This record gives sequence, structure tokens and C-alpha cells, in this order.
Amino acid sequence: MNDSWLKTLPKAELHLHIEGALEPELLFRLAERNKIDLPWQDVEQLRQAYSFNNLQEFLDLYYQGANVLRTEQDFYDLTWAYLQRCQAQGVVHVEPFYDPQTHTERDIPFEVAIRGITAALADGQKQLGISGGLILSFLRHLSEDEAFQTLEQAMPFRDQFFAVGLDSSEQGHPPSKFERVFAKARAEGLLAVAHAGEEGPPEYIWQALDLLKVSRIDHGVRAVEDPRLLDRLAEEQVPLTVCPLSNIKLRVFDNMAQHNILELLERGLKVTVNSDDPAYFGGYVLENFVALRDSLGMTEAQARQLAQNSLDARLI
Ligand code: ES4
Ligand code: ZN
Repeated sequence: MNDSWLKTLPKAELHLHIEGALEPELLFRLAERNKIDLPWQDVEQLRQAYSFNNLQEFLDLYYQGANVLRTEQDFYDLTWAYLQRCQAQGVVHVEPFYDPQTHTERDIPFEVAIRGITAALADGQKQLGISGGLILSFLRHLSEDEAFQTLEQAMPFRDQFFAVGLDSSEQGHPPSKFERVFAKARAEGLLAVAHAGEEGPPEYIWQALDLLKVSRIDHGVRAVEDPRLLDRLAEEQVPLTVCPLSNIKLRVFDNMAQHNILELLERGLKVTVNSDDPAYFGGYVLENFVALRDSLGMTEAQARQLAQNSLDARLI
């Protein structure tokens, strides 16, 4: 099995933080353009910092990296670079997340990020034939009140995103903290997704389903610890957006041979393959498929099923 058929296999990417697609080269270029001093000498030194023991260590660097994003053009360039990677890898549909609070917290006006990102997504549809839509994701380490304020700020741009999400530090920030914010978002006609069961317990996956009423679970790999939950996820065919390279980089599993994605697939769950933060985790969707083949013995039939699942799990 060579890479070329994996490359042309039509796929959707359903779990991608656009800020996590910021490659070190672009990060340095934007720092220069915006006259921002960086704590790293060069791209090599920055890449060497991409070594993490857990989610929080990664997030600290990811928020620091996002600091170079200042103008609408910066967000456009970031998103456009990602879409070009998608086209090169057979990704025909994308539903990226962005974290408005990562930018409004450092006084970038709300409209700057969303305008830049959605302009690039529109050009991606026209020029590259890549379909999709944007998911506005709340930072769960911040308060419920701050999430409500963010939703309020987003309402003038209601037609520029189709769903809300929940990301950042999972432990100690259960979905229940955002039950009321998600209820409001759903009342506005928005769909919902949430990160759950990456580092957090199966209980957080139950809460995402029952309290936030999500259409998909982001990660969800810790569902294996709860047989009743596995039955429910299989029964209801709830998509899980699994991110294999991310899980290895953040030490959710010791190595790729230990990853449970194929067990979940064979148990009848609707699992998909995604890159999460490809600039930080060593690859885009195709590299994730290749890693599953090389280190986990993914068969051609399993690869085709995973790709089909991603198309089936589209929300827009
Ligand atoms: C994230 Cl891997 C991951 N988990 C939770 N929140 C995130 N934000 C960006 N990447
Ligand atoms: Zn994620």
C-alpha cells in the first residue's frame, strides 16, 4: 500500500484548530510583518520546543504562538495555507475550529479573526473546491460568563459559523460548566460539538452528549474505559473525531502501536481521522493515515471506512 491512493482518497477534516495550523515559518514571517519580538532565535529553535508531556504544556506554547496573529490578512494567510495543504492531501471538506477568546483576550477586535478566516474559506470553496464551515469554540478554562459574552459578540456574525465547540484544558472543566451557554447557542440554531475524553474521564463524554447535546465528540478515546458508553456511541453512531498524532505528542497513548482507534472502529463506532494542530503535532490528515498504516497495521478496508466515516460525519 503506497501513499498515493491514500492521498487521493476523498476525506473530510472535522477536528482542526486553525490556530494549530500555524507553521513555524509562517509564525516567523507574521512576527516580522507585525514587528513582534519572539523568544526563539529561529524556526529550528521553535520546532525544538515542540515536545510536550501533556495537553497543558502544548496549550501554553499554542497560545504564545497565536500572539503573532494580529490582522485580518494574518488570519486569511493562515487559513489559506491550511486549505492548500488540504487540497494536496485529498481533503475535500473542512469544519475548522477557531478560538475567538484567544484573540479578544489580547485586544484583537472580535471581527478581525472571523473575517480573515471566513474570507479564506470562501476562496477555498471557489478556487480549490473545498467545502465546509467554521466552528466557534469556547475556551473551557475561562468562565461561563466569558463564554456568554463571546457568544453575544459573535451574534452579528451568526451566518459566518454553523456550530459552537468547547476546547482547551479539559481536566477540571467539565461540559456541565457550559450547559447554559450551549443551550443558548442551540436556541440560535447553532449545532454543538465538544472536546471530551481526551484527557478527561468518560463522564465528560456523557455530559457532552446529555447536557450539551453535541452532534459529535472531539477525541473521545477514553470512552474505552466505559462499556455502557461504547454501546451508546455505537448505537447512536455518534461520530468521534480522533487525532492519532496529537494523542501521541500529548502522551494520551505511549506510542502509535498502543492507539485504540482501530479497536473503536471494529467495535462499530463512527470514528474519523483528524490532525488537531498539525503544525505542532507533526502532520496533517494524510500523515495521520500513514502513521496508522505504518504503526498500527491499518488495512486498506479500514482506511476506506475511516475516510467514508469522515464524509458521513459532516455537519454542513
Ligand atoms: C487542543 Cl489537542 C487540543 N485539546 C484541547 N484544546 C485544544 N485547543 C487546541 N488544541
Ligand atoms: Zn482539538
